[in-house]
Amino acid sequence: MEEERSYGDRAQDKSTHPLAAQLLKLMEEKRTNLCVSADLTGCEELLQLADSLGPQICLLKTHVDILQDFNPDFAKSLEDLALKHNFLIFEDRKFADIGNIVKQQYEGGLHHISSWSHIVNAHAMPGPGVVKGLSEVGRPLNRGCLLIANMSSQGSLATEDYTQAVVKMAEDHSDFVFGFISGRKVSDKPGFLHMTPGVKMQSRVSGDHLGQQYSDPHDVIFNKRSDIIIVGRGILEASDRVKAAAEYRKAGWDAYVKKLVP
Ligand code: S5P
Repeated sequence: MEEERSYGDRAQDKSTHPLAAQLLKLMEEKRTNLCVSADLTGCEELLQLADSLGPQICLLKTHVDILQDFNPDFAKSLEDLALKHNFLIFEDRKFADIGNIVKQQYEGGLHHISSWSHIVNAHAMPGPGVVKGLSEVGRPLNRGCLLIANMSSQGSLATEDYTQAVVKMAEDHSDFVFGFISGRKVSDKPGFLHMTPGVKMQSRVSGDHLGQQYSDPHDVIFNKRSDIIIVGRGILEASDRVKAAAEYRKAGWDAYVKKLVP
């Protein structure tokens, strides 16, 4: 197995996308590889969550289309909290249309995602046009994109060949794409970041009744060699969310430190 490089070291690599470098650097500084998946339906509750968990996370992931009261002030407040606590915002929009449409979905509509979200993601299924369309909007704003290499849900149609084609698409567009949503490390390029959803601490909880499948932080970071754990209900459904986030943060960070030992 090749030697694992630290987040800080990978941030320095010349081939690393500037946004990936910023993220790797803040992960090293804050000692966290935890992304909280803020899957809430009210703006106020989401902002409170961002403020209380901000010190512990490197990334806050949103699904703004499930918010009942989204408004432009909410986006501004979230940006302020990202600056205050030094985390990045990732709108989990999973774009999946032709370039001409994703461009408009990214820039316009009700949510103006490109104006406030540092990171978005996309399915590679439509072919390179989806990345080109998003990139026309995102690159001038210094944004970045992740491609979905495979999914955590049971029965996902992503085959190994599909995943390899996604890696190739990412390499071909590395001025905008800087990593993957993936259950495991799929590329050895140090500039590419891997983020893994479907993470829960209690190993007895293996999934939900709609096909979600879970692994624990150690398995994801140490065994599967991913970089960032994405945790939703494991934190959101805890009676004390701050305490739960601290536990996930420690588990994710300990697994990373263990991985660094040659
Ligand atoms: O394959 C995936 C990709 C994503 S981005 N599986 C996922 O579950 N996700 C997202 O991660 C999903 O949209 C949700 O926001 C989060 C998982 O939530 P949890 O409550 O199951 O931790």
